Amino acid sequence: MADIVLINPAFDTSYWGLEYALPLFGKRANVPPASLPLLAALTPSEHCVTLVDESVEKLDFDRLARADIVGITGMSVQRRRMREILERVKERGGFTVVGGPWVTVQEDYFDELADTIFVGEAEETWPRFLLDWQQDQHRARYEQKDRSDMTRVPTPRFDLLKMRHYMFGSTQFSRGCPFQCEFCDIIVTFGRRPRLKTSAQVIAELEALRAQQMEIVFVVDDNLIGNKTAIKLLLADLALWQRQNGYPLMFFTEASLDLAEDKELMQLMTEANFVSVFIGIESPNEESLRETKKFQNVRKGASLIDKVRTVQNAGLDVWCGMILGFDHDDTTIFAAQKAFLDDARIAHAMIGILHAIPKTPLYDRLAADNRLDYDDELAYGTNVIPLRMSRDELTEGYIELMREVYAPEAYFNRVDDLFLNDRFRFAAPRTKYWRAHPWNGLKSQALNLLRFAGIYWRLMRTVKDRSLRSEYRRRIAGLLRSRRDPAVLFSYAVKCATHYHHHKMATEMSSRERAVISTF
Ligand code: B12
Ligand code: SF4
Repeated sequence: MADIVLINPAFDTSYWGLEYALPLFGKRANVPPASLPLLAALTPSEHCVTLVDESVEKLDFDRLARADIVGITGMSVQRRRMREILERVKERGGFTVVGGPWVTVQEDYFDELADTIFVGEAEETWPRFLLDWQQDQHRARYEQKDRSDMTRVPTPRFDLLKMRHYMFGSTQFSRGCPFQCEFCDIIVTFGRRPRLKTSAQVIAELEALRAQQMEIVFVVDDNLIGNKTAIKLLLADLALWQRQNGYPLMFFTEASLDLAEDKELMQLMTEANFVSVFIGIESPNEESLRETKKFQNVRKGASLIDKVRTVQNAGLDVWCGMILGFDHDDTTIFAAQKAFLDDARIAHAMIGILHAIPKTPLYDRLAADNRLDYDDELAYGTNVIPLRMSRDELTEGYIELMREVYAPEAYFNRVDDLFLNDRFRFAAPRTKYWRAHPWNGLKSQALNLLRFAGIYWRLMRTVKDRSLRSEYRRRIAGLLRSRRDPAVLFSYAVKCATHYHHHKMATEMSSRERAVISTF
């Protein structure tokens, strides 16, 4: 039997980390790391597994020194902390293993600090390694020959995490995406053939999340709609489960823009109680989209803006990813991105500078052209040397764009355009259900009102900047004048809190209080 400790290391500040907003929600972290509870479920029962998420609790290095195996996961923004933890465990003579998105693409990053590394998925390799380890025959590197069979993935051990500290629960329906964006490491790691779990598996996971009192769940798929036929069947089962159980969970996820082309799919998503979707739009510059092989965004027919509006009109709030610095971008791209976001009424845009992740086609192309900066410190926020502007112009343009997009006036104009002028409606099937089950509706709406009040109270107490506080008050008063639905109020309060994070990040970057943080 082995005493195993699996760790999710602390993150550097990032767009999605929501570090500055977390106290406003009374939470310590955004989303639980999906890999740890899954690895725990994959561990044979004779072993003892402890999960530690550093975003939620401190690491006890004496405890780690007593473990037989210390396992670490992590993505790019955790790489420095991963290294620090490995160094300290190694000083104490510990045995270390590393897996997850970062080591998968940069296998030599930790050198001998990692006794064993796992490249890519680990549903087969993790149990195999544990067997090898018991027989003292473990290898230095494991990589699965075949991709994991998603229909055999067990329910993650959420009970081993301190779930009350997270804003959202997490679950995964599928892996893989059929598209071929040049910069994407996801298709390198998980492949282009979407693989899905069965409805029974998904519902078992949702029940496990409910048992942990989670109410809002992030479906962490790379692209939920990679296989449209299969996901429709799953969504129909999910919608039925929601109706039978009184809509206990609300979902958000990631999907490609071709969602706008499938009315039935959007409807099924809303029936399953999806309320928002993150879409990789990347650029309003068509030449850049073609350059990066994001062909699904430049299909003939409706414009990008019309597609976004179609998704919004279906009742899904659109969040998006935008990228600056493609080879076809010159300095006009910054104004074009700002105009696009205003027009599309997208409040939350994760804007980043194009970065070449190792093992991707983009990385290989730029390496061959001598256009990569190999310094780990990323002084310009990216390793890519741009073509049609200088590195300074790109970084400065990015920081200025972030500042403009998250200036309170610009941000709330986008939000109000959608929520007030267009009276954006989400969760319509749930509202219909509440009408038929008023007691159920009353309880949920009372809870939404309480949540709204909690966030509002914290905003007024925590936010130091007076003008920001008064902007939040003014905007919320504006909302109350025309929409008093507690679900909308709660959603608007969340927008204020997330604004605080993005705005603070942008302000700190532009005043040089912190280094450039891009999406990587
Ligand atoms: C969900 C998600 C998020 C969520 C939740 C993140 C979280 N805290 O867990 C949110 C939206 C918050 C998020 C944020 C960010 N994310 Co993110 N995210 C994802 C996504 C879509 C899925 C990750 C996931 O949960 N997968 C499901 C689990 C089960 O899979 P897994 O983690 O890969 O684990 C498997 C294997 O890797 C392996 N494994 C993993 N760890 C370990 C450890 C050991 C010891 C072993 C043996 C095996 C093992 O076993 C598992 C089972 O097979 C991935 C894309 C992807 N498909 O990987 C990007 C991804 C991980 N994110 C990425 C980035 C850059 C970010 C941000 C920095 C973006 C930003 N600028 O804000 C932030 C970081 C903020 C933060 N503090 O969380 C990059 C990382 C790039 C890299 N190669 O390192 C990815 C790959 C997407 C991309 N290409 O851009 N993200
Ligand atoms: S649509 Fe998203 S997940 Fe799919 S290849 Fe493009 S960037 Fe990757």
